[in-house]
Amino acid sequence: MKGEDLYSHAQVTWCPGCGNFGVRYALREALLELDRDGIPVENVVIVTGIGQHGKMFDFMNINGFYGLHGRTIPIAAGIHIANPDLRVICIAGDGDCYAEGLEHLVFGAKRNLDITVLVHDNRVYGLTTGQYTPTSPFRFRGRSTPDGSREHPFNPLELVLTSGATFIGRGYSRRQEQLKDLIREAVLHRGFSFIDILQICVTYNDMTEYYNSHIYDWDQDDLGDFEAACRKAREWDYDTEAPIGLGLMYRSGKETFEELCPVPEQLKPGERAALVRKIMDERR
Ligand SMILES: Cc1ncc(C[n+]2csc(CCOP(=O)(O)OP(=O)(O)O)c2C)c(N)n1
Ligand SMILES: [Mg+2]
Repeated sequence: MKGEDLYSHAQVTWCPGCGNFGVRYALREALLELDRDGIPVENVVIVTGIGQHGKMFDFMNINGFYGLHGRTIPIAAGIHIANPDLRVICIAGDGDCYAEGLEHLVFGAKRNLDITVLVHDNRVYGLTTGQYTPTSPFRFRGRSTPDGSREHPFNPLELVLTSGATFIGRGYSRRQEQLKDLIREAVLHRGFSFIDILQICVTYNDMTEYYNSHIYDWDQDDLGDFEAACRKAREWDYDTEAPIGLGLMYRSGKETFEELCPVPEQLKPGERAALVRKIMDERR
């Protein structure tokens, strides 16, 4: 399989320079490596939200489900509970996952669902043209806050850590090699794996210079140490001038929701179709 096989033929409508290109490339490379390592791409499903990030469904040539805004996690949970052989990756936006869909993030982490969540955190509503999100910087000027937002951003890493996630990392759309490794490890992880991806939005929130001058790589010691992870998560609160750590922040082992609540009987594909037909016939 070649890299271009994983891209679709749909016309790409992201702005030139959009960070989504970098994320798409990193995801593609991670999937190719996983395919080589025995996780066939046929066994991977992406679930997207609604937003510029959601167009990954259109621009990738892999199994997918175009979800509703904010609802990637419950859909992914259903897919994975129904068929635990699949690796399910949520492609969510910051508006999508941290605003309208926030409760799903907290409960997905709390349950340690065995799914992966990638948040394209451009810190703005891209598709709807520039409104502020929960991670937009204080005094962010956009369509809905022309005088500047008066809210401080929240810190998604701290939130998912304290909610119970067992794999937490931060990537950057301009660091594709590192992001590829993070995505690969997240998919391999058993439990709730979460990556906040700092993503450039060239049109409504271009933080390229700021990120380039503040990022550094976290060391990979103490990955299972909760207190050390708390300190890392709090180094930068998405607003201060502090250095911005990138890479894996926390990894621990814990029973997953699926292990604790196994589906008692797996239906074979033919049986499943017959059952769906029966249920539909009954409702006619
Ligand atoms: C249920 C629902 N609520 C709201 C919307 C309107 N809506 C569509 S995209 C979007 C914001 C997208 O922002 P984000 O999730 O950050 O994605 P981005 O475009 O930045 O990738 C909103 C509010 C919708 N389509 N459906
Ligand atoms: Mg966004």
